[in-house]
Amino acid sequence: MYTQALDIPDADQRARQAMAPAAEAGEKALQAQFDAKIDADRRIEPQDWMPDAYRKTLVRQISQHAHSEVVGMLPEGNWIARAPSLKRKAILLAKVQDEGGHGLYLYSAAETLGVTRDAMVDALHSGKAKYSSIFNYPTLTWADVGTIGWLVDGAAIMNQVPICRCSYGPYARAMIRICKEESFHQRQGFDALMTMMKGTPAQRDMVQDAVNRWWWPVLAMFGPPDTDSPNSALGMRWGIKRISNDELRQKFVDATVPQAKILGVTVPDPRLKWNEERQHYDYGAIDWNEFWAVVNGNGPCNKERLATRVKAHADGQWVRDAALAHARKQQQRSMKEAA
Ligand code: FAQ
Repeated sequence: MYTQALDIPDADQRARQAMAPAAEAGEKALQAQFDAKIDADRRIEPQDWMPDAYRKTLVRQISQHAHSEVVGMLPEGNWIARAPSLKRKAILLAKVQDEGGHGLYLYSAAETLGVTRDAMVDALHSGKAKYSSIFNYPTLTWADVGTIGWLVDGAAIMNQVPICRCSYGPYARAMIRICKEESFHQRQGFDALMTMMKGTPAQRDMVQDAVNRWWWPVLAMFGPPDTDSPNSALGMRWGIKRISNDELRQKFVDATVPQAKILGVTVPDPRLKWNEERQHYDYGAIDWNEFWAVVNGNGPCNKERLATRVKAHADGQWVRDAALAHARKQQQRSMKEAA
């Protein structure tokens, strides 16, 4: 009958239906292999099977991380032409170039997951992708540059050293070199601030003012409290995240307060106090409303940062065109020689 005929699958459908249980069983086996690798703390590599959600989480985190490195060049880049000595200028130039390099390793790591560089850059430029909240704050004086090195790179190291053990091989390997460079960045920042602290009262005030402005945004940079962190549970299960946002924040406070004492600056938190019982510092409340305003595009410099990034990309189009034209010419030449 006509109606029955509608119910009868065609040959292709029949083949697909016959294969469906097999495919399902295959997928289950692959998932079990993946879970076993994660449980055994073995690396997942680009050619390995991985659940879609794992891939998506990695693309999100690695691309956001890459964008942060690239946008992160801007606040300090503002000071390259105004560095107070040739030595400081050379150091800053090298540091800012390192951050650009970190962005490139990370974009490459994300590309191994099947996403294109163009798609990632478009997402940043259209405002769809996030980058770290911290880079939406202004660098008003030279002391801001030292403070970024000391506190922002210090926070970045605290967050990024555990990512060297991330379950995804290309991300973990990229982070090893990045962390080595970040550690030089942190030391140069501390050194620049120490030099200023040994200078005039006006220089010391400048350092204190910069620390007052950066301290709280740096604490927020570790991300929302664990109780409000929707990505943490799976990130931890999959070995992408090894230590939680709050734990890293606490480790940072504990490591940094003694450094502030050596530097001779005050941490702008009246509730900061060593807790003998916890063997950690207690600290005051972070303004999460400000954090979310900045993350959602309404920080002091969001619009300026994005506009500068988009313009730099457009201004660099001729470089990309020239590189492609050169590659095409070389390819044609080698084809001619081979013929
Ligand atoms: N800014 O559920 P969670 C650097 C978002 S590199 C903006 O806790 P997750 C080098 C988060 O994406 C600094 N957004 O998320 C340098 C999520 O939104 P989504 C960057 C933030 O992924 C130094 C939502 O909130 N480092 O500094 C921020 O489990 C000096 C809910 O959060 C990395 O990217 C934030 N601060 O944990 C350069 C490291 N925090 O995506 C120049 C790798 C959270 O669902 C000069 N990333 N959000 O729409 C990570 O470790 C993690 O992704 C976290 C967030 C810890 C950032």
